[in-house]
Amino acid sequence: MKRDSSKVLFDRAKQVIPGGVNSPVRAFRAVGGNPLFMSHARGAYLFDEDGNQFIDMINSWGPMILGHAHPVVEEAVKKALAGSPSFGAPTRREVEMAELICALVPSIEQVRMVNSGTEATMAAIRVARGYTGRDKIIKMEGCYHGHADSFLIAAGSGAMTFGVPDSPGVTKGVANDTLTVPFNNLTAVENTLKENEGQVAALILEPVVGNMGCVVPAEGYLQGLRKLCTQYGVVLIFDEVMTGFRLALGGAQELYGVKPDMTTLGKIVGGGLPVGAYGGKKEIMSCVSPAGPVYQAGTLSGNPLAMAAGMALLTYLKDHPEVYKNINNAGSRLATGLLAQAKAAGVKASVNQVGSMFTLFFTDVVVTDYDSAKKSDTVLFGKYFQRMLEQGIYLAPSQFEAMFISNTLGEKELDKILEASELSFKDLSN
Ligand code: KE4
Repeated sequence: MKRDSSKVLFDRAKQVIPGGVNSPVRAFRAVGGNPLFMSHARGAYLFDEDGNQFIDMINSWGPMILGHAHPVVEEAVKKALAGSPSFGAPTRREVEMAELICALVPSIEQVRMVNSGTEATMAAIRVARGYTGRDKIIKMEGCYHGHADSFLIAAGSGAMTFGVPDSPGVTKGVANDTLTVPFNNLTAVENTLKENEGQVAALILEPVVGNMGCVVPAEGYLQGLRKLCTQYGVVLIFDEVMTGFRLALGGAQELYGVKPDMTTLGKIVGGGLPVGAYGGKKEIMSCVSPAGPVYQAGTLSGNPLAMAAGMALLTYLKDHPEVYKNINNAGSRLATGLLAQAKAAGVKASVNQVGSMFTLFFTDVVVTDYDSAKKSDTVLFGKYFQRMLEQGIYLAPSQFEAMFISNTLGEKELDKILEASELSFKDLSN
């Protein structure tokens, strides 16, 4: 039986799903054209419903760090599935997963599993508010922490892509409790803390930003935030949903040697299944119900299937440190190569890279925060995206995302990406 093409599927999808997608950034609105509907994936490759093959540079927005359908994860999930995917009762796997996360992430003494990055960040700020008795939070312009109301103020990722960094539907009351400051600006943070002394419960940020595109913390910035949060009694929350287990086994906090009070996790922690987690100092986490009064719950939190996938992936990463060397080398090779190609073609570009996270910005301005990221030529990015797609390279469909490299990018794939990119830049400059 002939299967519907991506085009037909998208027409059908738009009848029954808002915008035809279950997450906005997938809709290709920022890059033009219709989204491709994927049928399956394996290793470094995606296969769409029309039989086309693509080298995957999204990897489910981060989780597929070992590539698609890795046997270690697949075997673990099959085994767990045989025992029923969920009971809603405590299980051995949850204990083992919590012990593993506490062992790997420097700042985490206790952790609670949830079902998405949004749930993790939403819960983390509630706990910080319950622990401090304060109402306000500080977030950075352009950082994205999921779609909870408190974060849809000057938000990055899809919100930035579609020009709705302050979403309708977020009440003034909620918005008033979210203070925003530019990333990489310690003075702005100190002034905001002074002006709101005794009212700020938490400061939350992506320690290396992925959701404005990749933006790197300036020398001493994270250390400065640590000092200010300690001085003002503010809970410092590193949102490591993207950087966790990607930049290092212990995340950005291991890489930069800065210990937050709480950490949020997602993506890689679930091995491709819906998992999020939040954790931190025992003193703070002991406020969480039923140990303490701050309520947070979830029907499928810590379910056996998701724990099996996450445990298998994290254990593999722990036992194979060479994965980080491989993906970091791939990140450097691509970041340097793409930038050189852009310059050779006379295309204005700059690049930010930390290990396997990088973004090529279509501006010659060095991108250090939201305002400089917004200087990028998103129309030109869209044209580049489409040319790469035509040549079988599937990039994130937004200038304001990082590349997500998997360990299955070998010489062949890297050469193909660079070759396709060189052609794309040449077309852009004609
Ligand atoms: P989820 O609720 O989408 O699992 O996680 C939200 C989240 C929280 N914190 C950070 C740092 C994140 O990057 C995310 C989600 N990332 C986006 C991609 N930049 C998810 C992709 C999408 O929205 O479809």
